[in-house]
Amino acid sequence: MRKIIHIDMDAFFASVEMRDNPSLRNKPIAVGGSSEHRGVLCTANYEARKFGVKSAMPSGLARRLCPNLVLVQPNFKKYSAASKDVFKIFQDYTDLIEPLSLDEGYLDVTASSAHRNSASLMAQEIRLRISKKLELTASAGISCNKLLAKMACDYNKPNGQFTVAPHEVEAFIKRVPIEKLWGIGKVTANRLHQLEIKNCDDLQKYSRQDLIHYMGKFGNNLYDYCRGIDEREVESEWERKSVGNEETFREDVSDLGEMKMITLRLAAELKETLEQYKDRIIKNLHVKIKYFDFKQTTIERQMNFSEQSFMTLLEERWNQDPRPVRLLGVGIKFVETKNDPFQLPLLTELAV
Ligand code: TTP
Ligand code: MG
Repeated sequence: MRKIIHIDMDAFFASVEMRDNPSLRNKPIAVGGSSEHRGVLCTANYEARKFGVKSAMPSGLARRLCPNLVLVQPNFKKYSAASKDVFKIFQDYTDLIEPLSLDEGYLDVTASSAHRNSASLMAQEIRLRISKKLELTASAGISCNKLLAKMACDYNKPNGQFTVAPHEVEAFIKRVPIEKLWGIGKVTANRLHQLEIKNCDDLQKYSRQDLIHYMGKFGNNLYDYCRGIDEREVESEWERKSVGNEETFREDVSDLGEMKMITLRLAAELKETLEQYKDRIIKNLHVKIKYFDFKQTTIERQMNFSEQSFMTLLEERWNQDPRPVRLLGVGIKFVETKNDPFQLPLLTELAV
């Protein structure tokens, strides 16, 4: 059984603007709406939403609904930077992170040891760290698959979280209106409404064959989704840039022979870890030395991966500065093969 957290920042662009300009707080604000963005809003804060102002709304209409609305020009660089900070926090819990947009992503924490593997407590801590460090709020949904985690995330939004435990799935999913189910757009929702299908409980009355007959291929997935079943994996777009292995000693080490033996062991362990990355190409090797006074130095070089290579690097660097050492590390960097997701065009730039 998987443990999935879905996190979505609250009123993301608007929250970043309010954080950086306190005079905007407690006012209804919206981001976007200038002619250069075809006069459409990217988002609005929750104050403005009380008036019906929302994403993708033309600014003229928004002003009519909310005459005091403050319009802020978007600053995508800022949102991208904030997004990076948010995803950096996620990385402390798992490598299996699937970004859905700048402000939203799935985390597969099945194998995370934090909080004794309690995904709910991890989500709580992630949200706390986001609010303390970045002064932004996030909401989270926690469950055993992507479908349920994403729906759960909307339950206590903004600034809240909701968990659907495995024994609660059956009762939870029955009450979900079909238009909230993943993959169901307006057109499909209307078609289903015409058949008097309002929620997943209604949908569950149809056989797999019926649903495939009515909906085509998607009917097959729908049969599972309306039962809360979703086998989709969290597809990480993150690519490891490097792998390392290091050790801090109980007592400082000053003997080169001893350090070489330690390096040999660290390198052998690293080699084992690298078994999982057989499809990647190693760019270079490095050795890190931290001295007793916490001064640190790294030597990095393109060379073949072998335990001997690391010992050579160690010897070379330590001979230049032979002082007591408190930490030794070995590591490699990979040749990058994937794009950094943050370098891709912003989804929002495309949407506006
Ligand atoms: P959302 O997560 O959909 O919205 P939100 O974060 O503003 O509000 P909440 O999650 O609390 O409901 O989108 C994230 C950001 O993406 C949003 O702040 C602005 C941008 N965006 C657009 O530019 N155009 C759009 O049509 C949408 C939906 C979002
Ligand atoms: Mg959001």
